[in-house]
Amino acid sequence: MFVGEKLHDHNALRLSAHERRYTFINSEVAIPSDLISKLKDFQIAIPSWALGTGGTRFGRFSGGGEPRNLEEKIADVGLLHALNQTSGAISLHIPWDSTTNPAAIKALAAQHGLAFDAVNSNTFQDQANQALSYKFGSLQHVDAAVRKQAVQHNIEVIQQGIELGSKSLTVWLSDGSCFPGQLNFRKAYERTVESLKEIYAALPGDWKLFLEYKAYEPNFYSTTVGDWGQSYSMVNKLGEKAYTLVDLGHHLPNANIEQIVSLLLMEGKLGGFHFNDSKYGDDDLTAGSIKPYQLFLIFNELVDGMDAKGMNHAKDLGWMIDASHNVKDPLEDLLQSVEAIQMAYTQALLVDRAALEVARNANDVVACQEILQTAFRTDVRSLVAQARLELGGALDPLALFRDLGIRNQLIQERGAKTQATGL
Ligand code: AOS
Ligand code: ZN
Ligand code: ZN
Repeated sequence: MFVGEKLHDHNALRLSAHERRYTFINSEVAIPSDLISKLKDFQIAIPSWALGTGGTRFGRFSGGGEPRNLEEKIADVGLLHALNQTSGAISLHIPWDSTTNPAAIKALAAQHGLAFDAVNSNTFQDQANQALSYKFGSLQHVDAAVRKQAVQHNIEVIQQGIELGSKSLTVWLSDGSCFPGQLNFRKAYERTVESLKEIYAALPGDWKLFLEYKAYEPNFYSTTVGDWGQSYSMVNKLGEKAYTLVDLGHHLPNANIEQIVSLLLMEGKLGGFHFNDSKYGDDDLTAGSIKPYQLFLIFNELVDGMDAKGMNHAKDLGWMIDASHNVKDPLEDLLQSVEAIQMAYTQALLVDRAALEVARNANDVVACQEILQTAFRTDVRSLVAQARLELGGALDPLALFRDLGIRNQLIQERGAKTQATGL
């Protein structure tokens, strides 16, 4: 794919309109002097499993040209990164993305300017040659042999991650129960913590363990790591390298996610994110497509809390997408998600925090709302585009993706009936 050659023409055509918008926002809004450099530092990892079309139990409709192997998944993320210069990492899922030649895979990723973000373990499915089943759980299982198998899998994932240069393990457990009485909650919790301790012991000194929580699905009565409190209590028992990971789609409807984020961050136990959006459950829709104000409010807490702790916005938390799109081109969807996340971050950087503090202390509720919504209602697209331009990306990545006919080229190259490995 020849993004580089066309990118120059694409930007040249759009430059004067962009400059007009960029000059306008700078004349209208007080832009912090370090805003563009913060945006340029901010990279968002792409999940390998989002590169293929998703599906539901009712069916799956592929758009064609999906990556058929890990090399092609890396090429797809490389393509996104060439367009937006903001997707410089890939998050792998093992065993879907297992490799017998990590050195070659690492070299290929480096050619595309990509690093390896968190590696994800999978004990929610049975694999073809697996000895024992995870039907009734993995790290919580009543049978010690199943727990041992699941622990061993996680340790293998860490080992594969080490070879690729990854620095974190994300654990999401589907463990739970479907009916009242099926599970002794206390014992399931204790067994899970014991298993996690064994995994934690295999973690290199400079690694982090992220423990995801999820309210329901595939278990529909209880999930053993079902909410942030359960994850938080577990990671506290593990040690300083263990953190809670917030997947935006894993809460019960109307949960105040920004408050959860704020408290986890304050307690030093927020590890990172799986960004997506949802209307009903774990819908894994494009970030910012349903509740952009919520995404902004989350970033508002992040900027406030990270600044209070002197944290580096770009490096001190794990920024990942976890999406699955049933009807969109997966690459277009990911470009949209990355941009939505950047916009929420930019808007949060524009909040007048000094004025907000004064308004809060005066109990001026109206002013507080006005201050937040003034930032949220600012059209920050030219700021995000400027950061992209300075990094060498496209002013309009989605338009360039379409103008280049990238999906058609991928279909020509890979075929119309390909299916990415994964879910
Ligand atoms: C599942 O709901 C979680 O979001 C996990 O992060 C999972 O590993 C990922 O979605 C791939 O299925
Ligand atoms: Zn997730
Ligand atoms: Zn999920």
